[in-house]
Amino acid sequence: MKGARLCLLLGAALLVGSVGGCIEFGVTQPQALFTASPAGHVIPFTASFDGTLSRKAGCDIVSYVWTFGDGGGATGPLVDHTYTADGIYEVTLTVIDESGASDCTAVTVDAENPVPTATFSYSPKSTMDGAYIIGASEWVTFDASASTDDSGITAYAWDFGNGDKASGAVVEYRYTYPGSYNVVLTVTDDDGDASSYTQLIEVIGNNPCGSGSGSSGGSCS
Ligand SMILES: [Ca+2]
Ligand SMILES: [Ca+2]
Repeated sequence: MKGARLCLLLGAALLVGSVGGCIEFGVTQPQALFTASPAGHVIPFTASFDGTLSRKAGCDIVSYVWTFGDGGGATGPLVDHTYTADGIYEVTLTVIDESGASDCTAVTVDAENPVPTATFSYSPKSTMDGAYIIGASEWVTFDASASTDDSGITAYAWDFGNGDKASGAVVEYRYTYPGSYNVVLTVTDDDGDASSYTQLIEVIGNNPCGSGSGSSGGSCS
């Protein structure tokens, strides 16, 4: 993996410049170890990394060098890093002891994509008995442009609750028959995650001419 390769290269480069000084019997290299908390979360989030678990071997560890996989880096045994873009990141820790000996290890952090937030409004609409209504056969604009996402909505899908469907951020639609309809908007983001938002729409008015309905039957002029 890319992160592991980076880890090895960084460790090798640091070893080249090593200096002696900590000579103990049976000394081996230090061992880099760390925890990530949390190791996965929806962005944005701050992860804490604890490198104090790293083992020293004869010499004290004098340097902790971190790369966070997104271009960021830090030094020190305890560090925090905030991820603002979703992705899988390889976090590396390189520890160096007084003798210049080093070790490196990597952990994967999953910065998860937030699902989009779907919402829409529609107009024109009137108020009757405290509820919004629209008229049968009236053209209505359904507008989903207030929907949001961290990195972009790529699709808007409409279901008007009567079998009719449409796509696009802003659509014009008119109902033929009065009734109550659940309008479902589903938005999909550029990472392929989707979410939906539903509004109950009350459509009043007459059935269309020739529909053979009852008391509110259509008027044919
Ligand atoms: Ca998203
Ligand atoms: Ca995203």
